[in-house]
Amino acid sequence: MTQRRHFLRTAGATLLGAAAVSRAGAARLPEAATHKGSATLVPPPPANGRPYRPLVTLNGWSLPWRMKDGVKEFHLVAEPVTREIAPGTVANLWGYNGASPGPTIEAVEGDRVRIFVTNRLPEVTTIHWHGILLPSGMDGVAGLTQPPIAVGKTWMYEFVLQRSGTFMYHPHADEMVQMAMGMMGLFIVHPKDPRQHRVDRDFGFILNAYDIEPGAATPRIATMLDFNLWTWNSRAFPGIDPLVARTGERVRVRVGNLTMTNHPIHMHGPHFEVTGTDGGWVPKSARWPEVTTDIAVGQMRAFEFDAIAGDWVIHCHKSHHTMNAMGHGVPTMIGVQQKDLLEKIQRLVPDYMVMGDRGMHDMAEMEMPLPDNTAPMMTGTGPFGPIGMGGMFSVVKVRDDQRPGDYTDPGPYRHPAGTLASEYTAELPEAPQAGAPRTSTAPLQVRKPHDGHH
Ligand SMILES: [Cu+2]
Repeated sequence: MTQRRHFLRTAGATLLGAAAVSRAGAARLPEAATHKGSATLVPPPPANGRPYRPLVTLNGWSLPWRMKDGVKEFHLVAEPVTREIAPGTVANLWGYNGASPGPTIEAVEGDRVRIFVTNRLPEVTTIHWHGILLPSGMDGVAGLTQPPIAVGKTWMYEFVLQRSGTFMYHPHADEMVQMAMGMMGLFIVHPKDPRQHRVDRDFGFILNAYDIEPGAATPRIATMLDFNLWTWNSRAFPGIDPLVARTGERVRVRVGNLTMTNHPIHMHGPHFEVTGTDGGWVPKSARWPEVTTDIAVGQMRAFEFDAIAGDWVIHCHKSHHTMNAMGHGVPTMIGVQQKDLLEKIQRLVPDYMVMGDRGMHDMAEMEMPLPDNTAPMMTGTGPFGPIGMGGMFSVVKVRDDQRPGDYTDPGPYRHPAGTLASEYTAELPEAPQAGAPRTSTAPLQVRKPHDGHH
């Protein structure tokens, strides 16, 4: 303990300034790995410690550790970063080790972890280990369990991981601002026995949201509810990587919500079961099949399914959360005849365009002029044309021939013959009139398509 206290003092002192860093002092801190890109980095199997199957953090990565006397030592650096949220939109955020969200921390039930946190933000911070059972003094709440970490200082957290599950980390100092700026990360604790809760693929992402005015790059930090960029790991569709699997594999998806509203996460195709919550694993007897699970603010959910071949979308079912930055003052124009109006307005404003009198799908096809640094509101292209989505949306791509452990995008799905919707060009059956007056309660008589008399 004496040694550890001494260590903490030394580690803190080395961060007073570059000039004050002694060689011996600097050597005590584990290296803070950095990753600035938004590619999904599939982690290698653990180099030491207990074995586990690493999490694949969508458009993210896992933080390497240093094993020291049986303790896993991690080093997080809180700092301003830039993040490409989607092609065409780069945001000025705050994050950890080069990106927002920060790297995923992965460890194993029973591990003792020591996490160094260096503050390179322009203001104080702390880290709270969301959901993890630990001594109260390691909980990271500024003012309550520790003074905030001053600018330039390094603090140390140390605890034993008592339970496996899906957890998160985020600041608990100036929390509203720092989370609106993107400070968060996943913390995965794998079971001690790798045969428990075993899956073939394990994906994870955090639901987060930003309010960045079209053309701007820095989030408005005082926004309470009206965010305009709905993201997974600070990425919006089409910037979110697909979740790739092989037919028949058991797949887990872990989701944490650090936005200011709930998100009903819906997946097409295979039914899933919620197998993990904030507190740990759901017993088998308490699971039921679902296709949507609502994730409340501050919650984590892990769900599992058996992969079925196809392209299955996965998205938040709040439809304005599958769009990128837009003006919400758009009037509803469906059914409005705008043609006459258009001619009159174009005499005054030659570039004027009308939109929306047949819905808004046209906008997904239009190349509209946008302010710089603004992703289109409805975008993305599939093998059959524009997808017209944004925000919290991706695709689960399951293929019969995807190699185990291969996460590369297999490209469009090749639908087996006879399993693809198609245009119908033959004679149509007469549609029954739902509103037609009926004189009896007898079943409706529907004319069959070929009960031919002509
Ligand atoms: Cu949502």
